[in-house]
Amino acid sequence: NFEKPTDAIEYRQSAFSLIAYNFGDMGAMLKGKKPFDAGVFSARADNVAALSKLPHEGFIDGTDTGDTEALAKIWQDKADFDSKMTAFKDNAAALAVAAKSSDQNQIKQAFANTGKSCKGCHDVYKKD
Ligand code: ASC
Repeated sequence: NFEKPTDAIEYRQSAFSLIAYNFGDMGAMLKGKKPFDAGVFSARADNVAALSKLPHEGFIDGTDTGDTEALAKIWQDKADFDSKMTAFKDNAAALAVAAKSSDQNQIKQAFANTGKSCKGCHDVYKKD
């Protein structure tokens, strides 16, 4: 368990930072901003799938204030938040599987689904 609320906030923010870096690099490859390297892409997808499991644990009660962009709405609609987090993990897992295929359409679709999970949650539960 976290000793202090700030520990939980830092934990989830750290995980999100690592997710954003890995996911962003995958996006750069899919958008042609850098060459597509199937091995690197797949390794990053594996990273995102593993990392996607981490932040949820950091959303403990009492962490809607302080140095956080998390909105109190998370704890008001916790069941919806939880289901969106679960969908994110599922989408990230599916992306890691798709990344091992050589089907660019499947990869792009799985990437889009994961990005929609990111955005879908941010739109409702993150300060802008
Ligand atoms: C990213 C990132 C997000 C998501 C989101 C997807 O690379 O940092 O928060 O993708 O923009 O729509």
